[in-house]
Amino acid sequence: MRTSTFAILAAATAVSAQSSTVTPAPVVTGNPAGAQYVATLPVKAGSSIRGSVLGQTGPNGVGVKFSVSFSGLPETGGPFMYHIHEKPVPTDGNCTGTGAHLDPYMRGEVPICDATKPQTCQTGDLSGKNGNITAREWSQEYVDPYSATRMDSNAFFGNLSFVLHLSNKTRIGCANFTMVQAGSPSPSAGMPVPSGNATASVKPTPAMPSQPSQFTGAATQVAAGAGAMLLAAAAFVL
Ligand SMILES: *[C@@H]1O[C@H](CO)[C@@H](O)[C@H](O)[C@H]1NC(C)=O
Ligand SMILES: *[C@@H]1O[C@H](CO)[C@@H](O)[C@H](O)[C@H]1NC(C)=O
Ligand SMILES: *[C@@H]1O[C@H](CO)[C@@H](O)[C@H](O)[C@H]1NC(C)=O
Ligand SMILES: *[C@@H]1O[C@H](CO)[C@@H](O)[C@H](O)[C@H]1NC(C)=O
Ligand SMILES: *[C@@H]1O[C@H](CO)[C@@H](O)[C@H](O)[C@H]1NC(C)=O
Ligand SMILES: *[C@@H]1O[C@H](CO)[C@@H](O)[C@H](O)[C@H]1NC(C)=O
Ligand SMILES: [Cu+2]
Repeated sequence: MRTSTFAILAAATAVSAQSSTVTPAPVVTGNPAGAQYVATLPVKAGSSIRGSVLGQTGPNGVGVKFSVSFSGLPETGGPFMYHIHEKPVPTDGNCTGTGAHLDPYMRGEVPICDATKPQTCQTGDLSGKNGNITAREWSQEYVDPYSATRMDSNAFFGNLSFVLHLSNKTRIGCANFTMVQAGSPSPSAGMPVPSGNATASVKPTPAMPSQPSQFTGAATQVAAGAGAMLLAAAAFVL
């Protein structure tokens, strides 16, 4: 009785605290058609861990379609998490140097991301919004509407990095994103639209290249919307 009352109060407090302090992330539109960035984990001697995160402009320029692929993950220490971090990887490869998560709306780490309200999560918290990695081989594709390939957005990730973590947050891999294709700005991206000047350049939209083979043919994992239950569960351990 006492526990359940506490839990309800704690859950209510957590919900109201979040709703009063979190600025919801806006959906990013006007991303350049065909823009693509990829980050591939370095191959390290003695490690079987491989992986990459490809991000490309989402359908109609809305958000970013991520194609995530990992293999050779450790037998223990999962589930694994991965995030876009706020800084690139230092030249020496030390993942600590990537800093915290990409969090342009300054939401902070707590409370934990509720996947049923992804607009309230840290923009870079891809596994929080789309599911942890729960197998040693993992491929997944999804569109994150709050991420940007347009460089004038504070949700732009193309010059940042991603970090792969054990369940206890230990950083077991990280990689810089690098540009595959810049893409072509869409008229809605705030660029001046040339008119009445035949010499002004209007680049045609390049065809999307086919995806690298490592991103194809794998079963797509569907993120479960268990966030609300987790929030309730978390209340018991506060
Ligand atoms: C995290 O887990 C790994 C493997 O399970 C372990 O080796 C490491 O010491 C742990 N780190 C912390 C900070 O608990
Ligand atoms: C990541 O990118 C930054 C910025 O371009 C660069 O200084 C750094 O050397 C890169 N890190 C690695 C490990 O290549
Ligand atoms: C990585 O960088 C952190 C601080 O950024 C430092 O404390 C740590 O010792 C470095 N690790 C290695 C292996 O150099
Ligand atoms: C990444 O690029 C954006 C847009 O050009 C810029 O505002 C930001 O400072 C850059 N971040 C890093 C870490 O270089
Ligand atoms: C993902 O794993 C972390 C670390 O174990 C955990 O705190 C979190 O609740 C998990 N998220 C989901 C949606 O299962
Ligand atoms: C047309 O656009 C080009 C390139 O922006 C510019 O150099 C030129 O002066 C413009 N001509 C006219 C008539 O506006
Ligand atoms: Cu992280």
